[in-house]
Amino acid sequence: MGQLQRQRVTLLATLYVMLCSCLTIELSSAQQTPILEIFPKQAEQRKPVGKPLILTCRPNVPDQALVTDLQWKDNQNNPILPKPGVYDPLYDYKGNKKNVTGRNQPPMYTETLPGDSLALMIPSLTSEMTGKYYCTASYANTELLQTSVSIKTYVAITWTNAPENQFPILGSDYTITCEVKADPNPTIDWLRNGDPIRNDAKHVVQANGLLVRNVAETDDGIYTCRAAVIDTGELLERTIRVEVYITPVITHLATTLEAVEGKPFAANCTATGKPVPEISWIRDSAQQNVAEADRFQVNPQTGLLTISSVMQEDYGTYTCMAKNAAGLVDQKTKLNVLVRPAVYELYNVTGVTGKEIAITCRARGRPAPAITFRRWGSEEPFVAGFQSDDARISLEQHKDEERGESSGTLRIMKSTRQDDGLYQCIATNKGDTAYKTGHIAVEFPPDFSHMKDLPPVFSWEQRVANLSCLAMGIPNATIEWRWNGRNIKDLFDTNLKIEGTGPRSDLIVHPVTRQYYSAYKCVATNIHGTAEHDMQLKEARIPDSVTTARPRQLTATTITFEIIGPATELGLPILAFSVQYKESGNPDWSTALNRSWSPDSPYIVEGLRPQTVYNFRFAARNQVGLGNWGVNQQQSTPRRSAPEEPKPLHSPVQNDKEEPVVVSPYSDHFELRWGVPADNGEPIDRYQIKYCPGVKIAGTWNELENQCNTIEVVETTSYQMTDLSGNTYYRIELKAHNEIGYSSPASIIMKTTRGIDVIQVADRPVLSSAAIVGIAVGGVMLLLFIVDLLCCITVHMGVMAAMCRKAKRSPSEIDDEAKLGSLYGWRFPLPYCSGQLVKEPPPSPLPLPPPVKLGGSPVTSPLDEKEPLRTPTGSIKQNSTIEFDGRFVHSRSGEIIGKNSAV
Ligand SMILES: *[C@@H]1O[C@H](CO)[C@@H](O)[C@H](O)[C@H]1NC(C)=O
Ligand SMILES: *[C@@H]1O[C@H](CO)[C@@H](O)[C@H](O)[C@H]1NC(C)=O
Ligand SMILES: *[C@@H]1O[C@H](CO)[C@@H](O)[C@H](O)[C@H]1NC(C)=O
Ligand SMILES: *[C@@H]1O[C@H](CO)[C@@H](O)[C@H](O)[C@H]1NC(C)=O
Ligand SMILES: *[C@@H]1O[C@H](CO)[C@@H](O)[C@H](O)[C@H]1NC(C)=O
Ligand SMILES: *[C@H]1O[C@H](CO)[C@@H](O)[C@H](O)[C@H]1NC(C)=O
Repeated sequence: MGQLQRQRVTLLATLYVMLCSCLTIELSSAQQTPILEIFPKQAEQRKPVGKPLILTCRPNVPDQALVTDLQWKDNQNNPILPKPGVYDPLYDYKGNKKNVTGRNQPPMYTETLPGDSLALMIPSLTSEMTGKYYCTASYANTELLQTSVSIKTYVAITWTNAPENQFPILGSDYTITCEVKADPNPTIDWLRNGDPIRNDAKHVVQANGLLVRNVAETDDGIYTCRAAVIDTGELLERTIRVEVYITPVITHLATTLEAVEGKPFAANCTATGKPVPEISWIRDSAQQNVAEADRFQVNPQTGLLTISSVMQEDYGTYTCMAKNAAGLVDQKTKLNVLVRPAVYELYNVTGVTGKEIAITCRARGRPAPAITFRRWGSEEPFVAGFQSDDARISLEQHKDEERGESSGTLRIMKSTRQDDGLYQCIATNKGDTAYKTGHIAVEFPPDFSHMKDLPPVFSWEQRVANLSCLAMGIPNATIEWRWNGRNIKDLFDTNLKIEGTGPRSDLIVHPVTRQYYSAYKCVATNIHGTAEHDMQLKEARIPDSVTTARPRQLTATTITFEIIGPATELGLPILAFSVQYKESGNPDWSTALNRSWSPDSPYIVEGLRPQTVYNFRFAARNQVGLGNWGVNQQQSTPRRSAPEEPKPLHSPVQNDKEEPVVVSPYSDHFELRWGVPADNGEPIDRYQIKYCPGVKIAGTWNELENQCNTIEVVETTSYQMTDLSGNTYYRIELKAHNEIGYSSPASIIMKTTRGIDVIQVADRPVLSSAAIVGIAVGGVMLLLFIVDLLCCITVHMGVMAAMCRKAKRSPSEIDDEAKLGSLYGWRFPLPYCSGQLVKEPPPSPLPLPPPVKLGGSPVTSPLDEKEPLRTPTGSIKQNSTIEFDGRFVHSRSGEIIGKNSAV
């Protein structure tokens, strides 16, 4: 219907316009023709999409009032309606453009402007709005006015994706993104730091940006992405800062790290990269960043990992991770925690002989320690496997590195009692060594082998006997005693008493009758077995008589015997030998002299009278008592003779094949010392010393006879030779003299040392005032002594004369005196006293025979003594001790028969 109506209206309007135009032609000839004008005036409006646009249509007519129906039609020829409601500005009060579309506004509308213009308002152009827009109006209801404008849109250059900072990664191909939108399409070109970039091997301009191949650090820079649209003359630039990033590289990280338990620890993990990477440490087992763990600290810049105090559980693998915008790398490392070894288990073990014994030692530590054992007292530890010197013993070792634990087992097969002892476990690792000692106890059945060779127990005269039985055995054995097959405990015999039940037990026997001298059995029992040991209680007797007593060496006043005692195999040991002796003319043994010696001493009888026949009888003594006297032996002493050879007390040095030589420690003097020999019946009155320098020519000794010195000394047993030459051999001859003559000479070769006698110079004594006083007193005494001596000799008066008189009392005492004299004489020959004043005429004027030597074997005689008998001046002790060949020998006089021989 609208269509029909509109056609009719149009028809009418056309007619009206034709009518009017006749009128207006008439009028316009007078005025102007009515038209519509659009502002801006260009018939084509070229505008960018998105921009607002206002087109104003203004009637240019003679009479505005005649204009009706002024309106706009869009590019579809549809009338554009005015905006409904109130005016809504395009811009808010701050001047910002308002979100028009958001408020559901019409894309375009009209608005009547002052001056009767009609504006077409387009808040935001879109490309669909391209087309022809008409402005129409009626004039004076007859004339139809119309004018048009073309709207063309274009798209301005916009950066759809062109970040202003871009970070390509070193070594990669990278596109510097610059995505741009424009319609018509823009052309793009690139500049770097102001210089144009051309396509080449390195750079390719692509639709979405600039491809840079194999990015290098030098590709850093300010790039310009430039877009131009020729049609519109638009040109836009975008500056893009390009910084090349480098993926991190871990430059230093040790493959294994070592920390010590309880100590602080630090480890480096350094990395390079751009930007500077951030470093973190991950603990692999827990997948945990250790920066969050207690005791751990990580510096993300330097990569330094620190542990305040390392614990054993920190052991494990760790990953160092370096991360920056360009990427992430990681590397693993192993942290070994060095834990000092500690033995935590070692039990004492107990085994039985013949069985296997194993002792196990367990220790902790990192690295897991090596475990071995050492027998206490042995330096060498056991080696792994079987021991080369004892294949019974093997050592097994086991290590668990993951847990840091080790064990070692020492295995002893077929153990013996000798394996019992302390064993030290030694656990060693890099850090330290730990020790612990355990005990291997080897138990064994009772054993009596140590008592096998014990002698029987002796008793006599009902003395209580102690049978002591000790059983070896682990554990301790208990002991029972048997007698004649019966348990002694059950006998209730008061003469048999048991003390102790084991491992030692003493059977105390009171042998009131003979039957107790018998065998007793000691029975030891422990869990591993039983052992028996027979013990004998024997009745002891006095020793049998001495079988042999032979004179070995005779002098005029002494006899040395060789004594072979009775057999003692099953009896008590001999404690002493005794001798009784008397002159053969005397039939009464009760008046005999006696003497006893400890076994193995020189059996010497002294103080005999020369050329006298004596009877001797011998007996042995043991704990029980003195045995029976043996048969009488007759022995006569030789006549008086010259003394025995004196014995120099020097130990010569024996060089190969040469004569032994005594070396003097001095170059110019030598002190000769000697032992007093037996005097053979006459006191020794002096000694003669002869010493001659000599040389050895072709092995023979040549004395320089004219340089010999001969000296005689009295009352001394030493002599100081002076004014000797250094480094010279001397032959020294020493003879003892008594009234009868000289002894045979004792001879030694002595050599002086060479050179200056430093020692003598250094040791020269300085006389102190005390010494001077002593010498003075000594001089006075000597003077008195000489006067007394003279008195004694001439007028038989004085102290010495009294002493000499005293000696002349009884014949037996004369004998004693002779002995005293001889003993005295060894030290102080007193010719005037014993020799001359006791007028004992020499029994024989015959030539003196040499001392008689009997027996073939080497002789021990008093000549061997290193020192003369120690006899206190004036009296002889009953029991004397002499040093003989370095041993002390006890000699007792007057023990057996009631007469003292000496005083
Ligand atoms: C305008 O509003 C619409 C719809 O609410 C929204 O999608 C658009 O982002 C807004 N634009 C601006 C510039 O606020
Ligand atoms: C870590 O590196 C720094 C610098 O090289 C050095 O001084 C430090 O001793 C290192 N620390 C360790 C634990 O290696
Ligand atoms: C093992 O034996 C030793 C020595 O006999 C002893 O000192 C130590 O206490 C014993 N150890 C144990 C655990 O019994
Ligand atoms: C028996 O002899 C042992 C060892 O010889 C000794 O220890 C013990 O005291 C003696 N017993 C008696 C009662 O004499
Ligand atoms: C075994 O005997 C010994 C010696 O008598 C003693 O010292 C030790 O204590 C005893 N051992 C035991 C376990 O009785
Ligand atoms: C010898 O032994 C007896 C016995 O004991 C003793 O009485 C006597 O004094 C001793 N002396 C002499 C010289 O007989």
